[in-house]
Amino acid sequence: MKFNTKTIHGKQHPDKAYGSVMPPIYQTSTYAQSTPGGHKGYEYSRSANPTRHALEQSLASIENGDYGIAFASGLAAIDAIMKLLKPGDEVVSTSDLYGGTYRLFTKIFEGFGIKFHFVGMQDVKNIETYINEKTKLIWVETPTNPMMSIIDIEAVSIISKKHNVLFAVDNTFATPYLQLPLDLGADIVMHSATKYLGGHSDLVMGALIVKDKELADRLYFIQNASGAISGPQDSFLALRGIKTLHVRMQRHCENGKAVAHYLKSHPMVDKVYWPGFEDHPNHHIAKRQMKDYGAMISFTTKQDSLAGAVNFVEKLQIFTLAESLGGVESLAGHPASMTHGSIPKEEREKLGIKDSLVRLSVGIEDEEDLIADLKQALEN
Ligand code: P1T
Repeated sequence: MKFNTKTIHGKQHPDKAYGSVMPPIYQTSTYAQSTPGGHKGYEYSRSANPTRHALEQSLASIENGDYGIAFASGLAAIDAIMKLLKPGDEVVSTSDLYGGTYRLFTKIFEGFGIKFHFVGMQDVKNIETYINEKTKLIWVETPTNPMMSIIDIEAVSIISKKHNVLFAVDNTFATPYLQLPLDLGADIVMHSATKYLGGHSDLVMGALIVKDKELADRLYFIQNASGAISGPQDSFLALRGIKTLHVRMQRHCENGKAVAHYLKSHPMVDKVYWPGFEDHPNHHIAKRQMKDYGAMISFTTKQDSLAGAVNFVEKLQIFTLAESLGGVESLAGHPASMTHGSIPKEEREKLGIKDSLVRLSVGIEDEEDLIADLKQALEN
């Protein structure tokens, strides 16, 4: 089955009770048993729920994995991966990453004795400098949030296999429409399904997808033991969202390209970060590992000031100033004060996350309206 068909039919079957094409929202905490242990495959909804199961099957299908696990949020999914580790273990992570992931690593798991090395991985050779016998996990975001750096997934997987280290990829920005990390050698794919998978800014959810049964069992055990599951209603919405992922992504990419080129040509704009530009440092890797370049764009203006960025985002009328990304509607964010506020200013600036940086999640509205909105906000 090819990708577009998988988003709709991948590992999906009509519901067993009445043949409903979409799975019912099984809004139940528990399931009747005829005798202790005598049940129809479901005992308690923390452990498993049929609506969530249908979503998890779809997740596994679209990422070319064998097992999907749906969580209460993206961070809950990352939290479960970290619980595979023990005090004394070490993690090598991309230095540019979602601020909440950085906060979870440094403010929670460092306190439990796990050591993190935040490394610029645009040149994957940097990774091996930080690998030793304590290293248990390589954590990669690509494209990174918010600087849109591109990391070579296949090259990292060669390093992870050589050192027998787990390799996880946060595929939130790209989605499986654009890149398939498991096919490129990653062990775990993680999603904030809050974003493109859900696609309509109406839920908060996370997901993990793996191929290996033993790894799936360990992650499932952690989820059941810790409890951060996605509820049936949200699972239904995410499954519905996935069914249009391919058509939404196609339009996101078209609009993203138009907006990126418009910004780049504007005399008041300084730098535009988008992997589709030929002069993006790792454009050649993006071209190889991604099907297209996505609709996440960051930029600075020549004014290069906090006031300029704030003024710009306040003037936008179609783009909404808000946290998050990946919904049908265009959003604008100010990483330094919003999504990456939990990274110390000094660290942020080393990564290029200046106070003047603005991040756009380009939606699927008409391109002309989006460009007119950016123009009036830049020029007024
Ligand atoms: O918000 P949550 O569903 O818990 O997902 C966390 C997360 C993980 N990974 C990436 C790459 C993310 O972008 C996020 C969440 N990001 C935002 C809310 C944001 O606006 O960037």
